[in-house]
Amino acid sequence: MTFHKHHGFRQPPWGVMVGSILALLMILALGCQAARGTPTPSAPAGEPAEVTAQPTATARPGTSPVAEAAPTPTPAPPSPTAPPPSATPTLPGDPSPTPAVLPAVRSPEEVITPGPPRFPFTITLELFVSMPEPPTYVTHAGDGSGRLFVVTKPGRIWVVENGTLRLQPFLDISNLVKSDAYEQGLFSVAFAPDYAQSGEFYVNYTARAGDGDTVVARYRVSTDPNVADPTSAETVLVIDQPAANHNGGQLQFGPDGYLYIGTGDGGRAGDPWDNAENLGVLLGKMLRIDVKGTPTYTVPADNPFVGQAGVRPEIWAYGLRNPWRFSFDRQTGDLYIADVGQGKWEEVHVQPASSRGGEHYGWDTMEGAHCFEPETGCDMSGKELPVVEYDHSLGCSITGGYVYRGSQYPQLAGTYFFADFCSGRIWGLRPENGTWRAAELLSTSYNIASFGEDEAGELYVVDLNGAILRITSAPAADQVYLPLVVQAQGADSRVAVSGRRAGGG
Ligand SMILES: [Ca+2]
Ligand SMILES: [Ca+2]
Repeated sequence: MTFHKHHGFRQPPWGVMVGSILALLMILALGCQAARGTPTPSAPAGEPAEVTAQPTATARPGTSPVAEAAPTPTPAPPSPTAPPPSATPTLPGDPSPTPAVLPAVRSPEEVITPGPPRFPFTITLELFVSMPEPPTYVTHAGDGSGRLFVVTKPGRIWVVENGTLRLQPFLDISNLVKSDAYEQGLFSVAFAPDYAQSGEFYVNYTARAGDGDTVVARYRVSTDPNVADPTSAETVLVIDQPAANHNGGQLQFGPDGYLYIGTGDGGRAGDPWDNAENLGVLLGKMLRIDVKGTPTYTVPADNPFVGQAGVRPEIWAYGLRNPWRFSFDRQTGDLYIADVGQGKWEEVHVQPASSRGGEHYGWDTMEGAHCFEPETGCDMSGKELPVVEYDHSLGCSITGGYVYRGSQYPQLAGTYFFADFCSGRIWGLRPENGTWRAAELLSTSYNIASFGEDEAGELYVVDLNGAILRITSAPAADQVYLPLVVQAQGADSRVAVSGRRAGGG
């Protein structure tokens, strides 16, 4: 309990806690500053925009105790490795009466008719637990214990039981985890579907060994259910990382029992190695492997590229830039992938549960629903379009969440939550009459690194500055969220909808 003595964060004096938070914020702010001046700018899941407008940055209601001190995004200088300017750049202070383009919403095959999304609820965030170090992820073990497990960037997993943070980490592998860069660290944990029996769980981190290479490793719990056995480590998969950014990092077990791994394109900007479209490498992909009953893994026989020469059979889908967060709808099995954009478009792809894999999600021929390489006239054939996208006037790095399937707030059922790390905005995405509707639900000052589910399906928001917040909701039968902008995207005609709450600020 020396850790307790030194840190005393269970019920810290406010002075200590505020001091810690300020220190953390200074570190984070310095990290941001440093990142802006480098050719490989970094945020936990993306980079600052090459041209970024943050028109609402000073107008946020901000309920966080750290809201006022949160890093204020400023226009970033053009990155030496950023793509060439678009023909239709997003300009700060653009006098156009049409507000920011966004969430673009479409049905699977055709342009939809826009209308005001009617989401029958409002949401709020309430502080659930404060963390002593930057949290990156929260989830549950599926073992009936009701505990939450919080992953932190330096390389620890913490147990929250009955709303209280336990003082001893569940797992501490900070000696193995390289978290020097903004996008490095311990990113997620996934408990095996049979965790209650096997005690097995999996972690994804960038390692000191290999100078930041991705490691997926298996661990087991000890005889103490709140402490893992650090000596149980088995390395499942190592992926060479050519740069410090775009490391992916999410692990999820699918409804099929296989382990899905999101990998980034390897980093820098514009996928200079063209990894995402190269089926011979594991970068820029969604991987699907079978980790049951083997020290490492096997490839499921029905993976889409099994048996093809020169192709890695672990690949389930490709054309991803940095799918920092993805999740399965626990009711339908649909897969929601939030892919962090380059300089202009943040996007969500939805893969139906019936998919057999093999999808090309666009990058880096496309960024969102738009040509990227080449900038115009790219070949969009055979590539999946996002169901929703937003431009960098509304943020700079998407953070995917979950479809709400809890029981406490029935009005949220079926709503997929996602957010932007830089702007703190939270959006909802819902199927409606055979198409999709998206709208902004809440504007916050948090640096939202992740969402998470507890065992009952209630949802949480992870603020990298140290807060785990619980999503709460009130029914509001006629709550209308205004889609303010409808505009065609050139030849690639698509409806773009910008969500600002009706009657809100
Ligand atoms: Ca490229
Ligand atoms: Ca895409």
